[in-house]
Amino acid sequence: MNNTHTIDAKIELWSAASPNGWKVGIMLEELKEAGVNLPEVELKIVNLMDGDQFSDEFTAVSPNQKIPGLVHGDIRLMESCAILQYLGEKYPSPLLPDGDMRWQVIQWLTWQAAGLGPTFGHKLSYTRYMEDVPAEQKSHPLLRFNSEAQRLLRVLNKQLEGQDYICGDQFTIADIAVYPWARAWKWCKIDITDHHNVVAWLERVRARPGVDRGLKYGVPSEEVDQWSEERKRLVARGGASMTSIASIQSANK
Ligand SMILES: N[C@@H](CCC(=O)N[C@@H](CS)C(=O)NCC(=O)O)C(=O)O
Repeated sequence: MNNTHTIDAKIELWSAASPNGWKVGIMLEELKEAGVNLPEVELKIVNLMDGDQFSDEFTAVSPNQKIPGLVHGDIRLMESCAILQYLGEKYPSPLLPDGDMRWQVIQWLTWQAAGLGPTFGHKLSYTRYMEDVPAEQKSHPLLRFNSEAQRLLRVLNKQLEGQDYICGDQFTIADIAVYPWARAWKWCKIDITDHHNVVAWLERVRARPGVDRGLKYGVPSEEVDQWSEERKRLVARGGASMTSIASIQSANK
């Protein structure tokens, strides 16, 4: 990867109002909270319902055609957790600590990218979106993803025992990666209420000013914690079209 960009190049964040996008919004705001002097940030909203993710312009940023994407000088990055790590390394702060602690953070960051994020995402798709899939075909994936989500929540709950954040007393990019999916538990219909450490951690993270500002990327302030009925309908319609049988068939041509 070419690393010759000037340090003060503008940051372009290509994103949408969704958990993987909010990770980067929260990161940028938490960096400011940590005292980092960021360059100008331009938020470029990718309208997933209109198919903007498949445009040539966005594909040049994110070959996987999913948000978020980041452009910083010569750097073009996809994958939310790679973007968190990039920003953490580029702008040093306690969000990505040095030494042995860094490996703790990378380990939980990867756990989110490989486990909790996909599991919550698949559970959400089968629960809310796949309108044209018969109920009997959804029943096994729903069982599977719900039980895996509960297993992952038990792991997270144990990790949070006796500490404020995932890697100890310090809020890090591991928390930033996990939080937007974990907070979507009602939308995913994944019950977290038995996982008391997770419930307390969600409240602790939500109370942070940087997190509060980051959640407003692409969402009106009054809808950060409670979407309007109109937004719920729009998101459900967009999700249904992205996960429809027709869309799966056309993607495989
Ligand atoms: N592993 C990726 C997942 C990205 C992802 O699934 N993004 C969703 C929104 S949360 C998306 O762009 N969906 C559009 C589509 O599937 O067409 C990451 O962490 O960045």
